[in-house]
Amino acid sequence: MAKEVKNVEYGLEKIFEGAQDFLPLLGTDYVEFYVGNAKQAAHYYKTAFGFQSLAYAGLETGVKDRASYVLKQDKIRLVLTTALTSDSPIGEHVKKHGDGVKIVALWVEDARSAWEETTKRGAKSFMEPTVEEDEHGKIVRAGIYTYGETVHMFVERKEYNGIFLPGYEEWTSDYNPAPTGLKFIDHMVGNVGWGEMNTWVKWYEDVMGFVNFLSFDDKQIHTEYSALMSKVMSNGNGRIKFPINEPAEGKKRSQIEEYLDFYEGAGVQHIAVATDDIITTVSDLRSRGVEFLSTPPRSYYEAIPERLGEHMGMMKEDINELEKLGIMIDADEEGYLLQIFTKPVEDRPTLFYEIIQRMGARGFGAGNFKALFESIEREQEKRGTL
Ligand code: TYF
Ligand code: FE
Repeated sequence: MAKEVKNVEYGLEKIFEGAQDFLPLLGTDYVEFYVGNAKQAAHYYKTAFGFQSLAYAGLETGVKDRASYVLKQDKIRLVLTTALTSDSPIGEHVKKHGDGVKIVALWVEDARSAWEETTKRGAKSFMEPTVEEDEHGKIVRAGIYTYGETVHMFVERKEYNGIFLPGYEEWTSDYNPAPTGLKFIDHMVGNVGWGEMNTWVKWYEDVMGFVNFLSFDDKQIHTEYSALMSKVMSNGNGRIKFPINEPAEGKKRSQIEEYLDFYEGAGVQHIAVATDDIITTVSDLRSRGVEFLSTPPRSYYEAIPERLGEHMGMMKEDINELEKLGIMIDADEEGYLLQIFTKPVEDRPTLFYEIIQRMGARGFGAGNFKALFESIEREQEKRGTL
């Protein structure tokens, strides 16, 4: 496991020893979904999650084959894209996978170099370095495939001051529901096939220069019925964190296997978004109709003081309030964290969201895994997929 160091390079603080410097990443740029009906999906993200209208591309802006809606909340940008014709690769993607994440875009200083350094190390190209220009300046983008049909797009925007990307128009709307306190993407998790986790761990190490800084095996991540394994990959400055899951053998069907069956392959399983007031954010999301997994049992909340031990003293939240909202809590050496998971946001049991508030902790809530997976299994039971 990677040891931490302090080091300043590329103007970025390097916190993981062993991480390579050939791909400096400034942050997540945007996440693009391919969906069956982008207009309606955009309405859902505005109404339910409090995203704001930002930009639009489609027939009205001279784009003939697709419509894309760009939404923003604090540092998070989502793009919802749909096909306008039956022969579109976007439509093919939706036909196979249902609605899902196609592009995890990463903000870089130099997109051409990012593409060259990663393809040289074995990445399969999705899009060669491409310059896009309009009256607001110049963007360079280039893309590579990661697991499944998912893509990492490198976005260089140092010579651009437009609203999003060339080809997009500002989207102003009379319908602007209030934000819900979502701040930035904390991590994005990929599900990969049986026995493929280590292949992708190595891919992130070799191709992207990432390090594996946390691992959970099936002995740690299991319930009475099912199991999975997970390794967390991070870039050098720790801003980008990609856990990778694979199913493991259990008495019944692992939730990872359920995902792979319904997504018909590897893909993004959950997007964790940070808030600095999870009680307000979750109350708000619930009132807007966002559905969360069932609340852990009474015994889970009764065990919190014992589980948190010395961290109990620094905890500001009221346990009864957390229980009322179904929020879970876990601690590690550095602090504690609060988290909760939505049900899948599509009819296929595939992508879901995590809302997370970190109070010093840098882990992923391992102490909650059992309660969480039992909640997921209650949903699988209802679907007949356990
Ligand atoms: O990202 C994580 O590791 C936590 C826990 O199927 C988790 O959010 C892990 C696996 C999973 C769901 C949540
Ligand atoms: Fe997570």
